[in-house]
Amino acid sequence: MKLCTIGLGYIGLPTSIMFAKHGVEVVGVDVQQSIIDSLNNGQIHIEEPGLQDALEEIIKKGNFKASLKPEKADTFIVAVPTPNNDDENKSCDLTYVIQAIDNIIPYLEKGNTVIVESTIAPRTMDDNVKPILKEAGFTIGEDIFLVHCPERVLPGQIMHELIYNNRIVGGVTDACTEKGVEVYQTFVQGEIIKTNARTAEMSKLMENTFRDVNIALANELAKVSNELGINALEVIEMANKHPRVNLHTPGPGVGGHCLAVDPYFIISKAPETAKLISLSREINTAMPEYVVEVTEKLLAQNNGSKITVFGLTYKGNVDDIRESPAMEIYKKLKSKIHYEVVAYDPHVKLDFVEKDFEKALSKSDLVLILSDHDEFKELDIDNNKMNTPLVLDTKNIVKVINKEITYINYGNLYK
Ligand code: SAJ
Repeated sequence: MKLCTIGLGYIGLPTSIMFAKHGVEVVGVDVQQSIIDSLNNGQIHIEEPGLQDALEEIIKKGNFKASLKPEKADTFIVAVPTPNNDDENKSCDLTYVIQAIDNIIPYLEKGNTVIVESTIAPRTMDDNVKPILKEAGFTIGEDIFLVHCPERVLPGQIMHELIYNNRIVGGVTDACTEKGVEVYQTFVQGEIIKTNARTAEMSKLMENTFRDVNIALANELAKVSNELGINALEVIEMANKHPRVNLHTPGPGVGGHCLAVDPYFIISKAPETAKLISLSREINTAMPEYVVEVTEKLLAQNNGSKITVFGLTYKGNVDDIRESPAMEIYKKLKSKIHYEVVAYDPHVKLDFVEKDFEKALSKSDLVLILSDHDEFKELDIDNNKMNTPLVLDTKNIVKVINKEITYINYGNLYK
């Protein structure tokens, strides 16, 4: 099989590499020359465990190349971003998906399979993608096999999850589904579940929406518990001992390019009906402001003014700052002229991020932990270096810390 992947980002690159690792000839296409050059020189451009080694392996084998242009292939996989539109309900922006489909049309031949892995609003395959290919003269399910197979891998564990997760293969017709299954059988060891395209679209969206709604519940619990003087983290631990309860973990908000984006694809298709989904989004997007309020209160109690932000990424052990609540909190605090705000994040290589741990802490009045990086599990902070030895851990990540430091999380806010 020859595969042409459109989009070499967080999903397209690991997917291309995984196919190549399993003997498929892969050409990966991206619009950025710097990404193409870097990959053809054997260097990945994103942080993901195991990915660099895998790229080196397939480059040695000679069955992967990156290119600005698509090529003829048996299978095409579209893995391009689907951001929110700038409209009232933040609907799904299909610009890149449609561009990708338009770009591959000149290379398509009878018998090819076209798979969209990008997360898309319900009915996109039927209402938006299929008409473009029909217009180009193809009969779907006979000439061209059209499939939605949503990516569902967790950043940080992509190389493992690509193989062992279940895959939902949703064809536009039954024949399309069968072709899609054949493609993923190349390396998937989880169950390959057959369905139609719209069920696949909605299932993917509901997975992330389920998580977003449940995190909203946990965030609300943290705020209510704080008002009532109850330890929210203990409540979660106790409640989760019930066999049918699984409360999620509160935090500084919900980020990334999935949970903070996808629920709107459902809301915008059914704004009057999707009330709980909408409210959960509101609760989660209000969390950064809540963290800023708590931070200001703590600083006022100690007459403090220097804040050291630990972690800017949307979650731990990744370098991704897209839709990151940590970035939002950092910017909000930075905009207040009476504070000095320093950011420290061993995963983020941006100029304004302080690289020296000691310098970041020096004379600080508060360490504000916003990402759950492993590096923050054991914090060796010399309390004498700080002006006020105070840590607010919004991710409950710290397990070991110097006794002289006052440590606060959602379990003991303001104690
Ligand atoms: N978060 C909480 N509390 C929790 C869990 C997460 O506040 O209990 C926050 C995280 O800190 C982060 C955000 O939610 O800011 C999202 O993180 P995540 O680890 O839940 O998920 P993502 O966005 O990295 O990946 C999700 C995954 N979806 C599900 O677990 C249902 C992944 O499997 C998907 O492939 C990915 O979205 C995607 O691409 O859609």
